[in-house]
Amino acid sequence: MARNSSVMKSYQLAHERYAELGVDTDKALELLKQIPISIQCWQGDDVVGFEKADSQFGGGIQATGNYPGRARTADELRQDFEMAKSLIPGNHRFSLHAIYAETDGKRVERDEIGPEYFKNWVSWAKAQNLKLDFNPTFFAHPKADSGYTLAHRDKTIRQFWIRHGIASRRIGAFFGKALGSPAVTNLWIPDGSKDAPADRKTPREILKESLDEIFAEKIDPRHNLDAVESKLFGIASESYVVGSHEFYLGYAIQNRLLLTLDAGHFHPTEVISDKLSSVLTFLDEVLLHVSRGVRWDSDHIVIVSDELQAIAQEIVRGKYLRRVHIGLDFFDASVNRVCAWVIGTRSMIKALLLALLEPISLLRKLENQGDLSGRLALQEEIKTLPMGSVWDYYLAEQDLAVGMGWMDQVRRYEREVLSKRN
Ligand code: RNT
Ligand code: ZN
Repeated sequence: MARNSSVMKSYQLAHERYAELGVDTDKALELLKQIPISIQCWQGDDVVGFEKADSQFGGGIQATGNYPGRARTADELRQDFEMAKSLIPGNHRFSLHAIYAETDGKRVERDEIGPEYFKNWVSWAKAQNLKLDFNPTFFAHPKADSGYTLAHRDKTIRQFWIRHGIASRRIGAFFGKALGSPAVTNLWIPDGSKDAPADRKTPREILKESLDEIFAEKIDPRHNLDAVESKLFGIASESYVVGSHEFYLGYAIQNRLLLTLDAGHFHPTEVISDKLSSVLTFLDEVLLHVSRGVRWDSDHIVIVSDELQAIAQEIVRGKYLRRVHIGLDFFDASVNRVCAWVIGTRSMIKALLLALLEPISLLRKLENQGDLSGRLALQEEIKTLPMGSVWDYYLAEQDLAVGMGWMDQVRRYEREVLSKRN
């Protein structure tokens, strides 16, 4: 980077401005560089996977839109993600789902998948300096069509899904061992009912038993960490979801697992930023599914919203960077998917930068003195500080284009690669 470019000059001015408030911008960027974001593979292909299953989607989740260029194969997905990755500052992780197994055209049932079907992903991850996370897929499958999987009243169906859960944890451990960083294997099931059930209790008791079987095998936490994800409702599970927040919070505390907090899985005015300091009083670690619900759990691309900033603030203020695994969960098929990855991930990184640049000791001092007017005044003052100059410098430092230049690269990629897919 040209040392005396305007980017450098703006950065120096910003550095001084922040220093007046007791904030060291160099230190903030040093920290920022070390925060990995787990980027979801499923934004690249609208959560379809490579199974060519008889039953697509389902489970109450659905990508909407038909923007051309969806990745149809593992090679296309990898190529598209490499493009996105080249436009995102920092070193990150990639989160796979079981439906992204590469079986060479062979039909392999979900309860029979193993590390052998994820070998290509691991060699690619090594070459790309990426770590991997994993998710069993309990949807888009004929055995999930009833709306129940691990909480199914039919034991044979339940057992099929239990075997899938066990197999998935072993794949997670394979990733962790091969790449030298524990994979977070996140379990989410769609189980629930459209209309008011007569029995809310039995499915929850069954789910607990199924989970006990899945998590019975001890796996080295240096290779795999287990997370469980709750939900309030989904399409076709509006009245009842077996794996509710209270259910998994209890289960995670009792079994020392990670709890997954998805930003779209609560009542519309309920926010996960406020939950972090509560659940981390009792849990060692959590996984976040940073998402953006618009009126419902719509999984819009993450932007620098008030709630995203609040999430990042809580992570930084609470010194939770090692205890909070930041994962993304959005899937939008109405725009260029490489663009979606870049915008969503950059937004998360920007929110973290804003949080790292917060004059938190000053804010706390005012709060402790009972000076609430001063606290509010400073909170508003912060909003016009030159964060953009620090962000530009961060990009330039990593040889990334400053400003909208990255879009030119995405557009070229669309012209040369994506538009040629039918
Ligand atoms: C669904 C959950 C779940 C999925 C992904 C694809 O509501 O949020 O995390 O979005 O596993
Ligand atoms: Zn999620």
